[in-house]
Formats: sequence, C-alpha cells, structure tokens
Amino acid sequence: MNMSSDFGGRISEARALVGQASRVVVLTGSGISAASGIPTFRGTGGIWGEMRVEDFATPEGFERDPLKVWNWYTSRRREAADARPNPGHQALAELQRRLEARGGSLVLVTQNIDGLHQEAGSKGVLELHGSLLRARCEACRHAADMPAETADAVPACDRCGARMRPDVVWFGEALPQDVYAAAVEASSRADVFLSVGTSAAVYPAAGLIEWALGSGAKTVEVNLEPTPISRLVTVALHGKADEILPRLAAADDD
Ligand code: BV8
Ligand code: ZN
Repeated sequence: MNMSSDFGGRISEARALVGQASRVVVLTGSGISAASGIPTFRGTGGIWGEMRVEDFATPEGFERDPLKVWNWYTSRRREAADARPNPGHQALAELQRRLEARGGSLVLVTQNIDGLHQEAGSKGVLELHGSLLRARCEACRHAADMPAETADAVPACDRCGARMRPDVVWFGEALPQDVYAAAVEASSRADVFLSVGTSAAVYPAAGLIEWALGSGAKTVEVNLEPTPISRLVTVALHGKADEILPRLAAADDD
C-alpha cells in the first residue's frame, strides 16, 4: 500500500465523504474476499488465468460437461464454507449499523457468491450474481442447499426430477431482475457510492456507478490496482480492502 501522506489525505477525504453521507451504496467484487483466502477472477493468481471462463461459467459450458462444472462449484462451496469474513467485510457491516443508527442507510450490492458479507453481519445484501450456498432446479426453479461434497452425478430435483444447477448467474444469463432493479434504484439515490475490490469489467454490475454519477453522488474506489472507473471517481484508494475499509469506516473522533 502507498503509505505517503498523500494517501493518508485521500483516506481522510473519503472518510469525510462517508461520514457526511446519509445514503451510501457499496458495490463489492472478489477483491474484498481475497484476504479471506478466496481467489479473484482476473489479474495475477486469478481463476480465469488457469481456467476457461467459457467452460465453467456459461450455460454452454454446463451443457457440455455438467458434472465437471457442478463439482467445480461444490469445491468452491467448500472453500467458502471454510473461509471467514475479514476486516473489510466487518468494516462494511459496522458502517451499515452506524449509518442506520443515525437514520441513514447503507445498501450493500455484491457480485460475490461466497456469503461472507452476510456472515459478517451485513443486512439486506443484494447478490447480483446469485449464491454458492444454493442450487436450483433447471426446470421448476425449486431451491436446495448447494452441497460441498464432490458428486458422481449432478443431482436431480426432489420435486420434478429435472437436473439441478448452481444458483449463480453465468455469462450470457440475465441477472435476477428484482435484485438488479433494487441496486439501480439505490445507486441512483446514493450520496456516496463506494466500489470495492472489483475490476469493474463485468456488466451490468460495472455500470451501477454510472447511475450514481448521473445523479451527482460522490464516488470512492478501493481496489488493489487502477481500473476503468479510477479516472471517474472522486477519490481513488489503491491498496488492500481489508486494510483500507477499517480506516474508512472508523467512527468520527468527535
Ligand atoms: C448479461 C458468477 C444480459 C458465478 C460471474 C462485451 C462488452 C460489454 C459487456 C459484455 C460484452 N460481452 C458480454 C458482455 C456481458 C457480460 C460481461 O460483462 N462480460 C464482460 C467480461 C465483458 N455480462 C454478462 O453476461 C451478464 N449478463 O449481460 O445478461 C441478458 C439480458 C437478458 C437476457 C439474457 C441476458 C452476467 C455476468 C455474470 C457473470 N458471473 N460469476 C461465479 O462466480 O462462478 S463472473 C465473475 O465476474 C465473478 O463471479 C464476479 O462476480 C464478476 C466480477 O469480477 P470481480 O468481482 O470484479 O473480480 P475480478 O477478479 O475481476 O477483480 C478483482 C479485483 O480485486 C482486481 O481488480 C484486483 O486488483 C482487486 N483485488 C485483489 N485483491 C484485493 C483487491 N482489491 C482490494 N483488496 C484486495 N485485497
Ligand atoms: Zn424441479
């Protein structure tokens, strides 16, 4: 992390923006869970450096080799079950409690499917890309827990016998409409929009900042490295979310 006084100044600026806001929206991506041991997708050490996204995160990939994809998600389910929220997740949960205590709100929108925000105590989390904790029927949408053990066959639905699938949003699939609509609504009413641990490369999630900018919100980015939104934001903080967020969310000294 850049520890220059300039960086400290930008943290103070961002902290003041958050401290004065009453409606805060936070969009998170895989970078916030990196300190919990969950790999990111893009960049060094990212999942898509080793695996083809078309084979594992598209409906066509699942059609070609359902068991391979199913078992990849069971192994990620296990990884998430073994992981614990880190100080970045905890700082956002604490900030939500503090804002609500003074009559404000914090809407947490996540691209992550690992459930760690909820485990840290965040309420009303908007999961844009579904959840690793659930499976659903391809035909009747009946939901079930996603198992953490590798299977010999993709399980069938208890209700109708059709094939189950992970309850996540793959590339080329629509986001859950009600969840996305709530995220757009919150972003377009935000005083402050915070983008955390995301490469801001996957749409429509990456477009949420434009709803916030369009209605005059102040914007803050917390990410290890610059992204396409870095030049759009009011304050860009490049470093680890688990180190920066606790400083950003720290209670006012007064
Ligand atoms: C849709 C869920 C329409 C399951 C995921 C061309 C141009 C524009 C758009 C498109 C296009 N071609 C196709 C599209 C659309 C496509 C898209 O955006 N593609 C991109 C890649 C070009 N989008 C879609 O297909 C979406 N659907 O558009 O539907 C539609 C409408 C109606 C009817 C039918 C269809 C659906 C997208 C959903 C994809 N789902 N996965 C799973 O996880 O397996 S993808 C995936 O990317 C992840 O799961 C994650 O949710 C998402 C975003 O990634 P990030 O979270 O940002 O992670 P990333 O690794 O990229 O970045 C991490 C960052 O953290 C890095 O910058 C790193 O520096 C930083 N970092 C690391 N450590 C730390 C840190 N920062 C802070 N602290 C640290 N410690
Ligand atoms: Zn069914």
